[in-house]
Amino acid sequence: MNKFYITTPIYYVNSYPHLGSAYTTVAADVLARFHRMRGEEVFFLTGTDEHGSKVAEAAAQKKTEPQKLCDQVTAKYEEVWDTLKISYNYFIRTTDSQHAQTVRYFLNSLKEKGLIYKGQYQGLYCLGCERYYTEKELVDGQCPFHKKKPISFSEECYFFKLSAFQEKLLKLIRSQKLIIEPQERRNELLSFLERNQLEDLAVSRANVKWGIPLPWDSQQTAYVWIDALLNYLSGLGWQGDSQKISDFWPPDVQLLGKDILRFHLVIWPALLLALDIPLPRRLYVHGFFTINGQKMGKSLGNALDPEKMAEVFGVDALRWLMLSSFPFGQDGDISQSKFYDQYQAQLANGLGNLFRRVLTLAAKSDQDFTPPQKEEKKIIKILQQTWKIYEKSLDDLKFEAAIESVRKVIAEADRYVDQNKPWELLKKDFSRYQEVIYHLLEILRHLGWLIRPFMPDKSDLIFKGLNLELAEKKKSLIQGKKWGGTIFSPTPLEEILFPRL
Ligand code: ME8
Repeated sequence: MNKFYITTPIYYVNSYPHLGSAYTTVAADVLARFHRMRGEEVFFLTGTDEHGSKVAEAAAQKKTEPQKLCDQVTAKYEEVWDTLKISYNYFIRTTDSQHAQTVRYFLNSLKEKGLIYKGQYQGLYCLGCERYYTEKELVDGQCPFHKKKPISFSEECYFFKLSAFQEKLLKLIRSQKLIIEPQERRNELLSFLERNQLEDLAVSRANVKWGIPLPWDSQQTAYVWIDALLNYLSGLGWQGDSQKISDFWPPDVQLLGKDILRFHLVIWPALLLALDIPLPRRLYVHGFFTINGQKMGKSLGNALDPEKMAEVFGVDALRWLMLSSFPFGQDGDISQSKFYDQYQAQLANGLGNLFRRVLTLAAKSDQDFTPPQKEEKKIIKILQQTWKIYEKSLDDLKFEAAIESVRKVIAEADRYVDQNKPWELLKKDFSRYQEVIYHLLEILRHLGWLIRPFMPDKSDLIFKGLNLELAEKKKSLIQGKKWGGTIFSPTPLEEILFPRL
């Protein structure tokens, strides 16, 4: 069975999840469900990033212990992910002892290879990002993401010879052996690597106590980003044998937001190259949810609460709306009122209305609907094309394009109803009425499959309305996306697919 390993970044526990944090996770979940639907064995990893000065400071502000804060915020993440139906296979916490063991092993191996040395670091440090900035990278002397002035810092610490990997990285990216998407992010990184000399990376901190102590120097803790990146290995249970990691290694897709691009596209592959570990197959950098053009986040106080949004729209609809608004690789402005308009147009008046209409029309007959002699070639062709576009779009992480292809099917079905007027056929031409309703029921069955990775419960409800709940779930996708062959005896439902808000 084909294996598919997908990861999200692990989330900082200095604040609660917001809709921007949920963006990466919902996207990863849709992909995980899509690959499971295809019959692949999926390992979907997410979790929380719990060490470092940012978390220690947040705990101090709240007059609590860092571990307590981690437990509390991680519990919230798990709760929100459950609400959003995130079907992760493992939730990694960097305060797990097994993770610490992986980090210690990894750092020791780097040291044994002569890739770690002791030095003095002086620089401008942004607490928000947990990283040093060069003067050039600042905007008006401030961190471009947190809009705060970094603090000046000097400390003794251990360095990783990151600079030794510059040429290798360039070669791998140029030859497409390391796939970075979308294209503009790949180009951005290439031009950065072509124009700048990589500096070695400080991988430990003497003054940060809330972290994993270095195996050879307990006065220093691992730099939180090294600690965090290694979750992608420890999350698979890796204990340090670089020959045998897991059947799931390497990751098929790693998702990340553009604010953490350098860590994932430079430091992460360099760390793996250092220990001869195969690189991820694909790193995908997505854009931000913005509110009036500003990145949504806790620090700017403009964050939307995913649980509240789920109460308003319902979880399935929220998942759909989050991915339908704009292309995944770009930034996009969102708001509750934009979601409201999309909900009405795409879901309540679109799919929901079609579903109700077809089931009501089908209920006018007490006979089963069997595959008719005459098939509408045009409809069959549209569905075949839709499946092609839909699968290709999801393979390319073009969620909005996959959604668009589904919306076209809904529009086509609406047109088919209006053209054929089955309520008139019922009186005039019963066998044509049966033919038309059969096609509509079969389109609904396909829609049940098409929306499944995005809206798993609404997909169940469609199958339930078609009286095929068990039958469809037993099928493989290959069987499910075939046209015809089903005998329908639908049951009108009490539930409304997408209630008006
Ligand atoms: O960066 N729109 O954690 P994090 C879209 N712990 N995505 C957003 C967003 C928004 N408005 N706001 C945040 C970290 N994100 C590190 C990762 S991985 C080894 C360590 C995304 O909680 C952000 O881009 O700050 C990132 O991909 C993810 O949420 C976690 O952000």
